[in-house]
Amino acid sequence: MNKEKLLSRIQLYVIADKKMCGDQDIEDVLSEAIAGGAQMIQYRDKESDDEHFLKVATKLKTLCRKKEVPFIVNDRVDIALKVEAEGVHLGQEDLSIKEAEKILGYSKIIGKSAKTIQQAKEAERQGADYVGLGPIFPTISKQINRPTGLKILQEAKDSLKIPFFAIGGINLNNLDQVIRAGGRRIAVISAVILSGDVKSSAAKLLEKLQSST
Ligand code: TZP
Ligand code: MG
Repeated sequence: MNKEKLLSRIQLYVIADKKMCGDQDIEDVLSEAIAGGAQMIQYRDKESDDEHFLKVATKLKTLCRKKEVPFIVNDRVDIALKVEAEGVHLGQEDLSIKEAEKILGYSKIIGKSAKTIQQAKEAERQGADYVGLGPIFPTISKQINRPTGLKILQEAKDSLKIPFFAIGGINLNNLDQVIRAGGRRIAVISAVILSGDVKSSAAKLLEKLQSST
């Protein structure tokens, strides 16, 4: 399946952040998340050395391959290449989309974070396959200045051709607001990872997203 078609089907993107996983085994957590309905997985690790990052990414890629769920690596294009991930997710300060394309090839997924509609449009222009848009709400998973609020979702709906994932503080209690504002795809960390019941929270989020479309 080509990447556009693959991405068009994804509504629940779960980010396994190393720090937020704490003592939990990341592989177990993601297994549960996938069992619940996570449709794409990202490994995000801002603290480990290369060796550990590669080791975990290799394990998670194997798990995702078995479950036929696309696996995306945050920041590290070199590791995405090594583990044959489906793609990489880049922040505003990371490598450019062009450089990532050169390294990974054009068939791989390249995602980009955007805090404003201008950044999102620029990412699309540069060839991003999707954007993560936010933080929509305050979040405990990342240091942020201030949330974007919900309005950016309607703007994105009106002006982007590529898929956008609402991110930042999204959970079962505010998902209705996100959907009403124009979001049909979300990326989450804490609402799944820290929920206490990973499988069931993923399932509930996905059900809400799917019943809205
Ligand atoms: N980028 C913008 S907000 C955010 C990232 C990585 C954190 C999302 O985590 P949570 O726990 O779903 O708010
Ligand atoms: Mg980054």
